Amino acid sequence: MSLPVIPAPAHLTLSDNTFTLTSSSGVTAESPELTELAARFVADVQLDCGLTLTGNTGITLALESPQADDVPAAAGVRADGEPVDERHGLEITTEGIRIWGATPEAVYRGLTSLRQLISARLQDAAAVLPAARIVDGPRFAWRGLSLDVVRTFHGPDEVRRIIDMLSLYKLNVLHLHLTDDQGWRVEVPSRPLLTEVGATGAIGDRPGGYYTQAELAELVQYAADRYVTVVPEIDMPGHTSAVFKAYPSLGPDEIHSVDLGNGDSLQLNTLDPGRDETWTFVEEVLDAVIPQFPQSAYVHIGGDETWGMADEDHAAFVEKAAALVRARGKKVVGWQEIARASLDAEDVVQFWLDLDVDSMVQNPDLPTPPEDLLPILVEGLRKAKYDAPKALEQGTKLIVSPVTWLYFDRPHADASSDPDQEEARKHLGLEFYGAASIEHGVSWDPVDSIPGIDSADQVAGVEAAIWCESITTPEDLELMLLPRLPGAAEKAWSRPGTDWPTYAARLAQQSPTWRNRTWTWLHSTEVNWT
Ligand code: TNX
Repeated sequence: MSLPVIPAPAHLTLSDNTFTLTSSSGVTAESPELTELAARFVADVQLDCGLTLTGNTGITLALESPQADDVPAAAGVRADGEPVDERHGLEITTEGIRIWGATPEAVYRGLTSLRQLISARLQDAAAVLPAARIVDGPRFAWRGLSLDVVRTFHGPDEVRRIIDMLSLYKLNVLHLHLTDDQGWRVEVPSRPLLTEVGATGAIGDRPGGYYTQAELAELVQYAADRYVTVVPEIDMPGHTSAVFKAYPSLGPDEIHSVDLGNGDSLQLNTLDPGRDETWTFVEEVLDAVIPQFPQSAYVHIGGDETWGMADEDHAAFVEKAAALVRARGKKVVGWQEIARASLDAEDVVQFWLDLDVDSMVQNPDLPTPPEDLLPILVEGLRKAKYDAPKALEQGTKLIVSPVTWLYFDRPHADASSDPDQEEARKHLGLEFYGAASIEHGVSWDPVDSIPGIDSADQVAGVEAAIWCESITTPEDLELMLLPRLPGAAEKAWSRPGTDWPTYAARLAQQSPTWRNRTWTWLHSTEVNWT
């Protein structure tokens, strides 16, 4: 027996009794610290399913130890650096509903399960809920989505919609990829040209843009109110062409790029760790960006794909940039290539490259990159095999973000039941990754399926990634995120062993909420949507 809740709870018992929630029901918070959550819940239920809760009975919230000894504490690290316990209890009896946890965040997670239940069961302005007892808590502490806001700029309204999706599935990190070759999306007051010049572009002729400090403050608060921490990424020393466009003196004498033939190009230019000017710049950027993300205990320094840069230069850059982050009281996270440098055990390495480049090159079904690029790519990618072992040897933990399982810019393999969507989705995703189905997205495990990882203690967390080379509109972005995102949440929160038919049934019951929220999702023919 299961309930239409994603991620699957750790412990669930059901009975034949029911409790009926109607618009005259409501929430009582037993502690003042929970009053705000109660109000947020009422607002969310309204948006999820249209039910307006006007009373104050039926649902009770309490700050009390969850007695969840049989749910192990989460593995990994928290992006906000706080030792918050998210374990909670949720009980539905014929008398009413009670949710309890040791922290407001734990209670919020329980309320989130309840939101899903209500939305799935609402009929004729009443939700008949099965009597049940849930004791739950996450498997991993860092559960996120990395969002590329550079290749296509997604404005604050769209980012808020994504934050709503994350929190509905108990994901707690929004990693914003704020800088890349095609644009710079965050204000650095001492370097006005980063936004005046660097922000103007995106891929091809897509509009550029950036978040003002006021907009970011609002976004970060919007996320914090939903227990999502926004982690900023400043990608360096590669992926920095937007910096060189704004401040050419920071760049190489000659810009090297390879045309990819699809309106985009691959940039081979990097910041130079040997120049003082580079470090003045990096310090100014960190000093301006860090205060804009007060909840984040981490700064993501990128470090990926420094094509053609000498290994020693890359390592020197990473080590110095990491030291500057730590000197500002923050911890370091970076793409897996940073493991080639010397790291601290507190740093976190984001593992993404689980592709076997040699077999990709030989696969006739995949497009071949331009000839002058091939050797650079192959050489760079071959080294990737050693990154995870190097990170673990240094005692750092890994954020699990493998292309195979968690890159949402892979094309959808499964068809849509809607012919319009079927046409649209064909252009979405990067062809060379190959397509992936929804079932594929839950048929793996963040420990067992990752070469080199053999215990949950080595995992900092689980993070999906969506890159936007092929994604231009909010609708397309949502179509690639849904229905995949709940699957990533299931992997990050629930214990191993997702059974596809049961999962598909739980997934099917999410669609009423998505419809009410006006989120676009792939009407995948793998699932019998309700
Ligand atoms: C690799 S993943 C990148 C991005 C691209 C992405 C496309 C990573 C750290 N770097 O720059 O957008 O592939 O999936």
